[in-house]
Amino acid sequence: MKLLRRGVYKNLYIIFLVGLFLYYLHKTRDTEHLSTVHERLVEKAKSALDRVLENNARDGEGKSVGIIFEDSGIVSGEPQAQIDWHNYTQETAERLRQGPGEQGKPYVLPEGTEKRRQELYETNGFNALLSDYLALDRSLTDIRHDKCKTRHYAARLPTVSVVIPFFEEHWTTLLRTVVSIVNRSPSNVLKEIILVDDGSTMKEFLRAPLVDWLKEHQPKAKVIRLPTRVGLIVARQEGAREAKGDVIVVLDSHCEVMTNWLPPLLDPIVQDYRTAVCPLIDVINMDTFAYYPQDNGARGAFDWRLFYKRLPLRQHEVDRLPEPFPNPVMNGGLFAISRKFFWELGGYDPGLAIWGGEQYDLSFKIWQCGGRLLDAPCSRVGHVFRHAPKGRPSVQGDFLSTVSSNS
Ligand SMILES: *[C@@H]1O[C@H](CO)[C@@H](O)[C@H](O)[C@H]1NC(C)=O
Ligand SMILES: [Mn+2]
Repeated sequence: MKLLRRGVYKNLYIIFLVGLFLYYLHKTRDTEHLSTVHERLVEKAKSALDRVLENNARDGEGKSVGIIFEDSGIVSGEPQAQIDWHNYTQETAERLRQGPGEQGKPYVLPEGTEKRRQELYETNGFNALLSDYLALDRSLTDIRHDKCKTRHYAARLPTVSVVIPFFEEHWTTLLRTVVSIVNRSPSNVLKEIILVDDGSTMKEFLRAPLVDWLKEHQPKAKVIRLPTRVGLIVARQEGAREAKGDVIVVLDSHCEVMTNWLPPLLDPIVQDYRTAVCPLIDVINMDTFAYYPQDNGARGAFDWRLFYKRLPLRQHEVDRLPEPFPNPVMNGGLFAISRKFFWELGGYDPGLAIWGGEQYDLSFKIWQCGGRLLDAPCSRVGHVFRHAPKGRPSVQGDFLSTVSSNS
């Protein structure tokens, strides 16, 4: 059954190649260039498939089993006890908190801040000054599906390297991303946070002050610097190269994770290492920093211009919520994948520049090469859907394109 379902998504890969072909035809009308691009894509897909087939142990449901996660020593598909991963100490402390933006509530800046607000809004594309008024470890009200609160997951989970590329990110949004990850992840599972500076030059605080702050307050996080700007995708890949954990979790640099976000992402991967899992993406309002859901799950798709679209869940998927559901195309910006599988797939195509398109590259390789891509509704991560900062192109089709023109 599982394999059959995977077959459906494999067809999408063919459609994708044809779509890309038409897109280039339309874009360049240069048939020579076109056939090179096409050949290169087919070659890449073939070699990824070869790498994956070398490792083909499967159980009756078609899951890839018996693979050892290097760092933790856990074996994929091995029967495991299920436990409650909630950190009730952390949750109780958060419930008592009050103050600006606490519980994910909207905040309004005091009078007299208009000029400074405007300046920071332009350079960041969101209300960065308001972010500075909120605690780095602000609390969030738990908005998960009720059934998530009593769910259990595998007692032994693979270790995680979180990879966060950033470019000219604002100080408090970047730090709040790190702090929320550390506070809301099991400490023995979170191995490291790798911040990848994609050639920022404008903000002094992103240099030595960032490194010093992390050393003092968040020693699990480190910064790697790329000498010049290479774009989001290559930067992500460079971060993934540094990762030592069993699972790579990719996040954006202005996010906040919700309570117990990690175990639902990891549980499907420990069952079958050829798995990528996405969280539900919530909205952190760019003006008020209020935290709220966009919806409770949708499937990823695309139109013929390769703009990302979201389609409603089918009834049987709705009925099974918050059970994870298969997703044809990931959103792109936030996901977990086993490190081994990511590199078997050859990572991203390094020819992808800046951002956009990578969600198709990776999603179709996952389905085409015997893997699966799931959305886990019990894992929620908030993202600041922002405008394009001043001086940077405003383009439709960003990886989080449910709201147009954001990044
Ligand atoms: C649970 O949360 C508390 C308070 O934030 C923290 O000190 C502790 O390390 C956490 N426990 C685990 C297992 O991560
Ligand atoms: Mn973003």
